[in-house]
Amino acid sequence: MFKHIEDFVATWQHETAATLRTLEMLTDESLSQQITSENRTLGRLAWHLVQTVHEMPTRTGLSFEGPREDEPVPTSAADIAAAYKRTSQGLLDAVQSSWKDENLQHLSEMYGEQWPNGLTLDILVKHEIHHRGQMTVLMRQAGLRTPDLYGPTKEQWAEFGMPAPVI
Ligand code: NI
Repeated sequence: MFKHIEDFVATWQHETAATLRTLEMLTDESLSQQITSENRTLGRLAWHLVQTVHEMPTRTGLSFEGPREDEPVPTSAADIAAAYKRTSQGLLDAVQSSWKDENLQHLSEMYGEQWPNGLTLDILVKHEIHHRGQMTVLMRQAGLRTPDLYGPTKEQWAEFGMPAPVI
């Protein structure tokens, strides 16, 4: 739960940069990668992140540009990354221009419950981290490199001339 706008801003800037690094490593071909036909494709997961950045916060009354809920998954990885960049910046601008710290305590109707807005923003961040983790598994399966998120990747350790830690 965020209690101060400045804390959300710092976290959002850090996490959205990491998500953008992830999205920018996708290729158009990789968007159809999935574990089984019952599971979401890599492209659908990526697009779900873009849509949720708009869908979840706008339930609180915040207003900014974002994709329609019924907008289909783009076939271009670059288009998904560009839409994410625009939408995540739109949220940041809306929070900074529309809210003060006290707005984070205000309750909004969220999926049949009452959540403080600062909790909604916190859940939005965690939801994004959750799906980003799923995406990096699919990216490996698609033969792509994965981004550094909270530490170096296998390839980065190799570029440092060091073995990747076993634990
Ligand atoms: Ni989700």
